[in-house]
Amino acid sequence: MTKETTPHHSSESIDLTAHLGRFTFSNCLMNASGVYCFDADELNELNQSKAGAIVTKSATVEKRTGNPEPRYATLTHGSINSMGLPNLGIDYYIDFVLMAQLDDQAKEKDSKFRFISVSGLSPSENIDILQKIQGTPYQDFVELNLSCPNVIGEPQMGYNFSATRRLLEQVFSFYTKPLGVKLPPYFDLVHFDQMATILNEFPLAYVNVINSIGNGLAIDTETETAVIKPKNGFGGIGGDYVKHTALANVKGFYDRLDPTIKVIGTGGVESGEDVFQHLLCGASMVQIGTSLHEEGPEIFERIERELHDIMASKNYKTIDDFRGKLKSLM
Ligand code: ERO
Repeated sequence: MTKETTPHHSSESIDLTAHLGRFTFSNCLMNASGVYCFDADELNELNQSKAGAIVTKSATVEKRTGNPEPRYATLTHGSINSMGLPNLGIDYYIDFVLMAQLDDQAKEKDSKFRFISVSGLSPSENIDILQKIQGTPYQDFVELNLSCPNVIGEPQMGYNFSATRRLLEQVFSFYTKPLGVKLPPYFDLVHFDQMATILNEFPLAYVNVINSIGNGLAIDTETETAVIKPKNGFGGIGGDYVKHTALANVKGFYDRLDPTIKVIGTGGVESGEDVFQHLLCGASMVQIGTSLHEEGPEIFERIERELHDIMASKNYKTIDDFRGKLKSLM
């Protein structure tokens, strides 16, 4: 029997699944590293949500307490943070993810835990961490964070083009598992060209853009004081403020990277429409930071529904029907 066709796809016929590497995820939505992923409690809460996949907090070799508080503030249209890389150390996250994967396997469930974020305090610490991971049974994505704006005295690696190339040369001389990089935002098309040329020299699985816009300053007028304590108030800006920069970076890299290198879109996602726009720019997965911090893990259900409804109204059946197909005015 043939089904009657209607102008809009019924809910059941819309497929939100997303693909990256050898994985299929129930949807393209993830947390952005740093938000809701510090310890087992937070990671397990994310696992109960509608997020399609989960990434851990960026890890160093040793655990860190991070910068003094207050180190995060909600702003009118986003957030500022100078967390300073508080994390429980790489061993904690490797152990947690491997255990969670075994647990999911025992329940015959597809695991959402496929991403471990790494942010060594120096190139040699990144190499040490990746050598360690190379020697474990963990086979899935590592997200190498080249864009932390908040470690006092440490520059963002992603703004040093030759140092980025040198680090990736070293990494790929021994590392054989799927690796992505998390980059800071770029603001100049020549920088997109130069960074994409470097990234295309390596067998990267993906590029994640953007990290927070480094070193903004938020001020409380009444008290005439910076709103966060570390670095005299300087910190990374996230949320709606950064959406258009994020979209430009997703599209800019999607157009320049070898098609085997996928793009993850991060920045300013508060709604299904924002996700839709990141996907139009070519993102394979979309991460949520500031608004996950504001709303908690229930946000994934709302945003999944909103994305679904936009797709229904436009008669799209899968995200690949429109992904990367942003039009320009002729
Ligand atoms: O301060 C941090 O821990 C932090 N904040 C960000 O906005 N981005 C980061 O990449 C990061 C540390 C890795």
